[in-house]
Amino acid sequence: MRIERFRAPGTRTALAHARLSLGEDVVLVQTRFLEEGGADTVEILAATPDTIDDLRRRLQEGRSLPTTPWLAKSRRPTVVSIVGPSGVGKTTALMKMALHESAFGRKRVGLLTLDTEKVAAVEQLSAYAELSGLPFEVAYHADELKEIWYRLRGCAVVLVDTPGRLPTNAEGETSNWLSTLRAIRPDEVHLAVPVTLRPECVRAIGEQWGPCWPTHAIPTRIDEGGAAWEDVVGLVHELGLPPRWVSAGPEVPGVLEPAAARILSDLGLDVVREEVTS
Ligand SMILES: Nc1nc2c(ncn2[C@@H]2O[C@H](COP(=O)(O)OP(=O)(O)OP(=O)(O)O)[C@@H](O)[C@H]2O)c(=O)[nH]1
Ligand SMILES: [Mg+2]
Repeated sequence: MRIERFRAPGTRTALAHARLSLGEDVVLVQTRFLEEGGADTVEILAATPDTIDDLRRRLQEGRSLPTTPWLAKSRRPTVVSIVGPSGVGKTTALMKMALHESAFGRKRVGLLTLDTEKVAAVEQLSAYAELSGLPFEVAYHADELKEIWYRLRGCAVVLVDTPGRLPTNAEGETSNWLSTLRAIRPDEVHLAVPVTLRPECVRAIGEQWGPCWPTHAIPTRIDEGGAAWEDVVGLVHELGLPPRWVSAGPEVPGVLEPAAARILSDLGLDVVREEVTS
């Protein structure tokens, strides 16, 4: 699997470099015109055809909610958590998931936050919950979970918000919120990352949040800084995680796009049939 960026003074030269490195049948994913040191530069994002096939497979894997054996046994709600650095749009994306019918159909959604340290974090989600009429719980510690699950027993889906704090400290010790998240055993963990970040930063975030065992990427801020759908492709590649949704914009409910269909059609590939989880 190979996807690389090439820069040159002109498209022809950039493409020649891409062909040399990735083969004659290289696929062009993105072309950008930049100004570097006062000179016009063309940047292309190119991939081998097998990379595109692999990407399509990963995107499609992100379409359906998994049912784990213990989930079927315990009959507890499906639990989806969002993790990621501070201010990337976790709470915003979480509320979009809660309110968009295309996310969980008409299933009863409950909210649970582990973000208890930042001033007003609990109030932020609690205000959204009250406005939307959704059950809302706060977990300060894993010990409280039994009672919380009891209170959320009417929900088919529980969305778990987390703080924008590193999951482990410099010594590699697990933070309190990560211990609670692990005790929750979420069915899915979506790692929120802005599409506007440089690939190196995206990779570093993927490594730092690895201890949360993310299952999906949720690209955010696609409405900012001239970001494009091709940037979602780059982000998915750097993280190696399938995205089910892309969060576009600060408004709640705002825009929550199904990622796979949009990315595939932008790449000129078959559009995955739109489906509503119900
Ligand atoms: N332009 C834009 N702004 C966004 C987007 N998502 C969130 N925001 C804004 O960014 C700010 C932070 O969003 P939050 O959803 O609170 O981010 P968070 O990751 O939960 O932040 P912490 O809980 O502090 O770690 C808010 O002002 C949001 O309105 C987005 O996709 N685009
Ligand atoms: Mg938040």
